[in-house]
Amino acid sequence: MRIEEALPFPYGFETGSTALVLIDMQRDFIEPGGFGESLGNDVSLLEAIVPATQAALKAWREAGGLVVHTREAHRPDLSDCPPAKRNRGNPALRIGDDGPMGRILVAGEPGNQIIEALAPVGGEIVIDKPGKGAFHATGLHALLKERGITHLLFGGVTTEVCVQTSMREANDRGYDCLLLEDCTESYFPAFKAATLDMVRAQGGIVGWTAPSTALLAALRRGL
Ligand code: C5J
Repeated sequence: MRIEEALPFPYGFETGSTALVLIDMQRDFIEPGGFGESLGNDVSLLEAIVPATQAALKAWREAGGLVVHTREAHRPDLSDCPPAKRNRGNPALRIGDDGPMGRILVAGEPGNQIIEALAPVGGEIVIDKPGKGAFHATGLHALLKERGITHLLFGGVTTEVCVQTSMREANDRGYDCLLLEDCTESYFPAFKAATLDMVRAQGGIVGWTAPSTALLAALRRGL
């Protein structure tokens, strides 16, 4: 299959060796009352990508493609959260503190769950990651290699933090990566725009970008 509209040039992939990776579409970043809002961000910006992401997820599932969901999640004892991470941001509400949706960024808490519209279904991989990158301190690379995955389609939040970090990690591990432009968002629109530019600059130094409609069209064409 080929996404002709991809930038900087068409992106070829096979459904059987490609995974859709949705980064951190969890309540804490996307819903009002969560960690993202507590840091002073306008979460409605992130909510806006849910319909396009839902449509891409549905089409990808129907095509039989592998789906990976990640959550930024720490162990309840925070043994996987170094002070260098915990001490950032608003010191009144740090990782592990009680927030409106339970303990912030702690596995198992209500705010840590993936939003209902994109909830994982049986057979999909769910990765709890303590870092920004999906490959740091997780078994993701091994799980993808076991399944013969060579290409990754990325969506999720936030574009310039966990999505970009994961994509760069993936590229360094040999995956051909494409970022679905309307399935990713930042609290800072300029950061999103800059990230899309950075990914596809210099001949696609990190990978490709394309609108999700181009993926849907490729899947419909089936070649
Ligand atoms: C952030 C993320 N922004 N998932 N996490 O802290 O991008």
